[in-house]
Amino acid sequence: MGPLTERFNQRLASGKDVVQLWRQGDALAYLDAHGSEFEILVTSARFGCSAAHLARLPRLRAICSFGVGYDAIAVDQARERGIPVSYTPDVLNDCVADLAMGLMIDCARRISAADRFLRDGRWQTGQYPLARKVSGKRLGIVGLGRIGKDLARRAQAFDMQVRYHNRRPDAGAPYGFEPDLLALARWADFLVLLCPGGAATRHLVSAPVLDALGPDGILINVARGSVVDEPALVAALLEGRLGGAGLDVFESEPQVPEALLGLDSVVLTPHVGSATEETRLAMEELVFANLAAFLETGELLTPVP
Ligand code: 8YV
Repeated sequence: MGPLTERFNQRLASGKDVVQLWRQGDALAYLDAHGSEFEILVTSARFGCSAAHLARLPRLRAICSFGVGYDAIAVDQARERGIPVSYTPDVLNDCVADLAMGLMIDCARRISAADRFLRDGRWQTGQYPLARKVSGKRLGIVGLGRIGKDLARRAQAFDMQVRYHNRRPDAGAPYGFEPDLLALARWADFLVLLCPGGAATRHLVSAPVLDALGPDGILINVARGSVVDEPALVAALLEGRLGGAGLDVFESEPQVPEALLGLDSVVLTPHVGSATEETRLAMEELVFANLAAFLETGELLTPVP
């Protein structure tokens, strides 16, 4: 569906009867003419598979995706047609949790801003302003799934108090459940988003939640840009109603709101939560393991729930 790493592209292309859709010009026009030739679609969390693509693949038997989020894949339509979809859960948990922790520390301690201060030669003439502590603070997690639990464990080593908001309480989780997101935001020093994207969570975090988090609060988003009302976030940061934000995801990637680029209260990364050599290789292996299993047995190894 789209280019992944060079290694992945080559490994996939070395199989027989593989077509790289992104090299065929307009994908929908190409599928109008050739869609009935394809039985398996390999895609990613980023490239997804829309209902329009799916409608042009009448003989499709499986979709194998690289990534844990599947909000860009028309999973409901696939299910209606009995087409199983695989994804790559678990193998990226630690790296996404690491990045969330890193963004928390960077935002509070202002590491990136301090680095700019030093490189700009400002240390010679001034003192860098005091930052904020991370250890011992309150962490609110929105979406205590597998990645959320890895983050909570890391936060415990920082002596942080952890509470979470989910649609339902997780009976096995040793952290306080908060059914009201506003109350969690009011309580938290850091609010970290780790919920899935898609219609159910669209703009879950809008102006009231940002105001509840407040001028000393820090928002971290390593989930999906769609979870946050981005113009409301930009306004809250510009007006100092929100203390800071660490953002790895945006509403219209790769577009990033211009107004954020000049703010030292934000740390911005280009959707790199899973982007380490080790994790991307593990994700790649899991895509190929799903493909191999499907070709051999007709079953996927890690189908989406
Ligand atoms: C993407 C991600 O897979 O897994 C996810 O849901 O957002 C990322 O890890 C990666 O950007 C490739 O699309």
